[in-house]
Amino acid sequence: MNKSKERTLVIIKPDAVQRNLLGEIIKRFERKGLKIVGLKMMQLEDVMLEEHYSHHKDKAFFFGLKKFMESAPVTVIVLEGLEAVKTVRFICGPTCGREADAGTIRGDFSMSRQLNIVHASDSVESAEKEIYRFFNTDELFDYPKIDFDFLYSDDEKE
Ligand code: 3AN
Repeated sequence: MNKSKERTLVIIKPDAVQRNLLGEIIKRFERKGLKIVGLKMMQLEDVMLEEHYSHHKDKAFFFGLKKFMESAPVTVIVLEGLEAVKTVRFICGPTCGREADAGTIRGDFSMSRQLNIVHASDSVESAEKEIYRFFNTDELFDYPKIDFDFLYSDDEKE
């Protein structure tokens, strides 16, 4: 696979939707140079969340986490680029908003560990699973983008 085509999943959570931050967050990924290859709004429900947060299902906060994630629609986005998984995690910042650096999405907009504005895949393997959890193949787009030549050096484009 072309290494500039690594993909990752972002969920813009209900707190961000309620706080009118959708445009602000999407803008940050776009201006960085990440390519949007999938984007939609959806209402999350128990089954999907139990799968998505299965690593937290025995934690005390799990019920509250599900309730929060179902409290309003979310926006799911698939972003593409060189080392997209790692780059997007940097832009989001660490899990707890209070501990995140200014300049990151969570550092700039969140005071919470749970209401932390965004989810981003934590590895290439989980990105692959998460993308197909939320998107059908016909909802993902492979298209040339005119800024590509000015985002990467020749060796990075291979
Ligand atoms: P990240 O989303 O940064 O990869 P995870 O996978 O540890 O972090 O946590 C998934 C989600 O679960 C977080 N985004 C947050 O909303 C919630 N969460 C994690 N830890 C806690 C906690 N101690 N209390 C409440 N919610 C939490």
